[in-house]
Amino acid sequence: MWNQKLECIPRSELALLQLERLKQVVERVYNKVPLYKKRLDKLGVTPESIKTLDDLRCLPFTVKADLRENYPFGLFSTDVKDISRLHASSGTKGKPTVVGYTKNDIDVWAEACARSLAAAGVRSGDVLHNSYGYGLFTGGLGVHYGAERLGAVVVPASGGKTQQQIKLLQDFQPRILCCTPSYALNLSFTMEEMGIQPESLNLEIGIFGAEPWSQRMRAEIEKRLHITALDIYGLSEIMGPGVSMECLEGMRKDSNCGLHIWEDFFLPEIIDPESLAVLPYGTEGELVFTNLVKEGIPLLRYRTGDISQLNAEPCACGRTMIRMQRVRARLDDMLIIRGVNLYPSEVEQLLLQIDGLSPNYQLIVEREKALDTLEVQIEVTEELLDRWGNFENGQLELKTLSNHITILLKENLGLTAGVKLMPPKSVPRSEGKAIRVIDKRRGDKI
Ligand code: DLL
Repeated sequence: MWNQKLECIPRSELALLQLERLKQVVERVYNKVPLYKKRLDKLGVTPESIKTLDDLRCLPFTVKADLRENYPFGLFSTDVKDISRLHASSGTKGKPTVVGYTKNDIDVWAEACARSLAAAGVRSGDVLHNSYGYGLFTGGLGVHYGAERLGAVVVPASGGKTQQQIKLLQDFQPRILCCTPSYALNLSFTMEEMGIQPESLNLEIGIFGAEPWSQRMRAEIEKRLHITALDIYGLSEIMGPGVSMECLEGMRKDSNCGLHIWEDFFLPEIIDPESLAVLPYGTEGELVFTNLVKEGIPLLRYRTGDISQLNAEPCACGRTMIRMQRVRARLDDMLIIRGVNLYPSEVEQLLLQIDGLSPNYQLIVEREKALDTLEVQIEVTEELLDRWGNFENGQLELKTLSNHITILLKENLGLTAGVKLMPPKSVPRSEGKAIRVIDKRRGDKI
């Protein structure tokens, strides 16, 4: 463990620390951020009102739109001159959201990431290949600082130039690979195309996150790259990668063990996204975080839009920090097609059960004469193609396979979808976060 004292802190001590920090953060935003002053005044809450951790529930929520409407620095609680780094997430709608970090914030972030990497089994001296994008995205630099803090040998590969990255994997023989799960797949397919066997590399552990991925996808990546794949979670509004992390010990016992949240920094809640009521542990809902130690842009009760649940049971690894279930989906990823609610990850979980299909897929949503349609476009595997010599020769089998998929989707998700089986390499490959849905109803283009 990177910081055993804190990671295994007795929960009663942790609660005292959290309360102390919560009081400080409320005082900070009350005095420095006009939006929070206004909202807290409206609710009749002052910093002195915070007497117990349950008083968290009196605090106002924050949403992504608050950051956009106060673009760029309106929610900062530090003078811009005291900020040492800015990151931003582009998002799909309008203005980006901007976050600022003081030197202390970067220090805390490095600590959270070092803890996360250590939980995944990274050790000082390990060569760590980091393909998260470096730049305004928090993935690259966040993991980089955590890895350096831990004493790893970092290869700052960033995203893109996949063949060149594979050369680096061959030459530097890293034990650890960090990237999005969809990019890990892209790497594995490109390796296959280059005739490179996973055994010729030294990779043992993959630390994957920044987008939802199913357990089937995990199994697929592990099989293709011969590694153990672990889930890292985070979001720029709260910090970046390293808000929570699966631990190797827990994962080996149960692949659904969940991710430890570094609760001395980030205070989690699960709420019902409709009523906004706080839900008990073990109930699925929207994940909400309050920053406990941030100086640049501490947020109160930030609604992540991510669907998860909390689990306070002790973990096999001995850490006392609570676990969140791997994120099942994002609330705003939910597609409503002819009245049926559907998450891309549910489709993924079904598709990856079927032999002959590769994990490269996209969902295309359209509106035809006021009727919504879904088409699942998915590549068949090279092995299947080899059986026929070329794609055209396999038309009969392709028809049977696509009928089978249509029935599976109908039976499990209650939705009639079109299925288009594609030759290998025809679905665009991910260089970072995969684009799984093209929703032409909102103007997306292929
Ligand atoms: O994606 C930070 C990050 C970088 C996390 C590298 C992990 C690894 P944003 O770009 O602000 O930050 O996007 C945050 O991505 O609210 C989730 O919807 C999604 N997300 C992040 N990690 C996971 C994960 C980074 N492990 C948004 N599983 C979050 C599922 C994830 N979704």
